[in-house]
Amino acid sequence: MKTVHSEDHRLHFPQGELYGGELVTPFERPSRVEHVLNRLRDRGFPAPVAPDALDMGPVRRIHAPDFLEFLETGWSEWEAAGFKGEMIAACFPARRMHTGRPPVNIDGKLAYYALANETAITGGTWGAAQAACAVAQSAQRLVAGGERAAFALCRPPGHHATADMFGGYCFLNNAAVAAEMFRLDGAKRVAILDVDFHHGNGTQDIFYNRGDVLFVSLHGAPEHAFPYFLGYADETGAGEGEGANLNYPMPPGTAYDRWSEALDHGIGKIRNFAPDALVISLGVDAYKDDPISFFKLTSPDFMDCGRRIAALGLPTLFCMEGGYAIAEIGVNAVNVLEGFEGA
Ligand code: FKS
Ligand code: ZN
Repeated sequence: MKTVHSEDHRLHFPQGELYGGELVTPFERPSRVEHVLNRLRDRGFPAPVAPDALDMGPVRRIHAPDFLEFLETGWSEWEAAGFKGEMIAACFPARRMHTGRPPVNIDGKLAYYALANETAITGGTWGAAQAACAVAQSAQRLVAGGERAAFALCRPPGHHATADMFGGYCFLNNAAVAAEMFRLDGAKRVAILDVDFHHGNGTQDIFYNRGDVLFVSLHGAPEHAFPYFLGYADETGAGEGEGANLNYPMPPGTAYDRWSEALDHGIGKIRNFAPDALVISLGVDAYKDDPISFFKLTSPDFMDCGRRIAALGLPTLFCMEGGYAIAEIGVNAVNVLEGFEGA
């Protein structure tokens, strides 16, 4: 399986993440990618290839023009306003304060487009987000061009990003853009399976009204886990998309016996949906020692997960999402790929 990777992910490395009332070094950091690359090399995977230039066409089909403009120009507006720190939202359009009008003031705009404030924007963020999305696009082209599977080593991740909000370490929804590209390439139906520990609220929201893209997510129950306000089992889609959204929220301490039951159930739903392509939002933060998550998957479990995904027999694009047990992120992510290839 080929990997697509860009060193431009390094452009995004904020110094601060607001966590428990402290500014800490972000959990989502560049070294995550180095560990995955090292493991790929050690396990004999082909050397990663660089992505082609980003095609903004598919990006514009997923994200709103004003949001893209904010990501592109926000940092210079922030600097021009005289702010000295990284861009961290300090307020939000909370309940009954939302009239849908983006403020002109950059501090207000930041609040408007942020869905959470652990995620800082820096001068390099837009470049890195574009590179991550280009990585997903190039890997998608490999699969659309006939490869059985490809690995998009995206960083920053994407599944929390909605059409017009960033947060949860995400800016552009890489998996959603790739899924849309499969549709543009002629796939009638596309399934997205999100195995990251966190609910893929952005991907869900983007496709919620669409019947051509099935979204299946396994994640920490929203009562207990970020993003807290979406991810319940009764969110099943709307309109044309009714029945094409499936959430499997699970409680603290969930281990592979229960998790894999949900996986099998979701895989069965994907099989019935009969998609032409499959996108995996591949987070490995369901790992037992992940510092910000509460599932109990082991490293061998990730290999079994890959095996079960392969049984669908679909052209498959893996898009990297989360995983914060840095020393083990390489083993866990590559285990999924090896389980898939060995099946
Ligand atoms: C608030 C905790 C906020 C943010 C967790 C973000 C998880 C990101 C991820 C992604 F795949 F996008 F990277 N924690 N007190 O792992 O889902
Ligand atoms: Zn996650």
